[in-house]
Amino acid sequence: MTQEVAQKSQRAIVAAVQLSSVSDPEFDASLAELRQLAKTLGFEVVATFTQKRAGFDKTAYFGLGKREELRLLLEERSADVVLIDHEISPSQAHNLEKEVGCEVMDRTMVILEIFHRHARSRAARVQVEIARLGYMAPRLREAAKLAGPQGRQRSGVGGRSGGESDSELDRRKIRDRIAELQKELDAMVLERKTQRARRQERQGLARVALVGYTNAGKSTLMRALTGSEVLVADKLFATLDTTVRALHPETVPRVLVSDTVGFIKNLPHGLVASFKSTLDEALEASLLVHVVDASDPGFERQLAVTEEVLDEIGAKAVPRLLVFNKIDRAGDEPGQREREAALRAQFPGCIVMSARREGDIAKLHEAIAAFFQRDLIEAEVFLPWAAQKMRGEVFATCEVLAERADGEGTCLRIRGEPETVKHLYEQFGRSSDNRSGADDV
Ligand SMILES: Nc1nc2c(ncn2[C@@H]2O[C@H](COP(=O)(O)OP(=O)(O)OP(=O)(O)O)[C@@H](O)[C@H]2O)c(=O)[nH]1
Ligand SMILES: [Mg+2]
Repeated sequence: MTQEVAQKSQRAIVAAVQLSSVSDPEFDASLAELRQLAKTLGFEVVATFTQKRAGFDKTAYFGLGKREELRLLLEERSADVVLIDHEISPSQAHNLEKEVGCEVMDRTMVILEIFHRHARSRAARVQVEIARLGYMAPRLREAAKLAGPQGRQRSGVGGRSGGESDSELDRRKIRDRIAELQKELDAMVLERKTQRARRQERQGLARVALVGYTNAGKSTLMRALTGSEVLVADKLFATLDTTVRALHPETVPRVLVSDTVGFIKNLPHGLVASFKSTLDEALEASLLVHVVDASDPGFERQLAVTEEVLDEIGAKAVPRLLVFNKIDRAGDEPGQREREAALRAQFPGCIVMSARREGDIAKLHEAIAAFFQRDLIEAEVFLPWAAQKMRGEVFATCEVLAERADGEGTCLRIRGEPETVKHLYEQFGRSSDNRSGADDV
């Protein structure tokens, strides 16, 4: 079905009503983003069509005269789909389709379609499917109502394969399917929780999650920080699954980094709800690295949207490290320096960087490590010769700063979490000669 769209509907017109409350730059940024979303879906955008209006037309989104204008433009440009930069009602979509004579997709549908295509894992697929069914249910009802008692066949990308009549996909069936998928998702979430608990038991609790607007560079930073091969693409919503890898070079404590799904303006509510479980894993992190594209003139809007979604999913209280990425793209060198200074002044404590510069990656690595090392303490433990087989444990859980051997064993100067140091003391006792920094353990 998705293949069908890519082949059949290559030429798209991006269209929107500009409400009086929306400023020109805001309106333009949103349209530019919809064009980018369209590109991600494989459409060629052949025109942009707009109208200023106090409100959306109740019947068909655009006013009467504008609908005729749009029909002519579609003909002239041989376009076969209209992408609307708002979520519109099922009847508005239906009426507009009838009048302009081609398929109409709203912003929500475009985003759902991208998620649908990019979903790889079973969990991501199930989450997208739940959101798509939730979006489709009222639309199918509307179509059935308009088609009359016989029902009708309607092709298109609305998430339904051909050949099914509306009566077959009625409300109850969709509800049952959502319930079934939700059950499957709940089971996966539970399984993940168990795995996570086990992992945390083994590896401690140092976790950081990369969050932010889509295309900000989260996966690029994930790669650079962990040496892993996660997918990086100049596409919106390239990443749908949370991946977890250790910070590399390794630190004490060992820090696990999660890469997460990106956010966007007007992220469909169904998606926020269904991706909450994926994000939960990341949100159990002790630190959120909020990645923002510093080269985007609308970065403040991106930043605000991300903060809103984070609030919505209950992550308000998790500490943040604000990272402005892609500074290399923010104009020429003096321009970049100027932008950097302005960002530092406006957001104290932020990091301004480029994922393309090794030195910047090292600085970010250091800042993350430092966050988790704030509470570390230095101490000395004494390992008698008889207990040398425990050396591995000490080296795995602490940073060993110095080592000194005498007739009875080795004295290790270490830096580690208070809990770990306490545990070592309980097993081996303190070093007899130097206890500085460890007295409060
Ligand atoms: N010039 C420049 N490009 C960058 C930088 N960081 C990332 N990119 C590019 O930006 C694009 C998006 O990067 P990703 O890492 O896939 O972005 P993401 O935040 O993971 O995006 P989603 O998974 O879609 O949410 C890719 O083409 C990267 O190569 C940077 O610092 N400078
Ligand atoms: Mg990504």
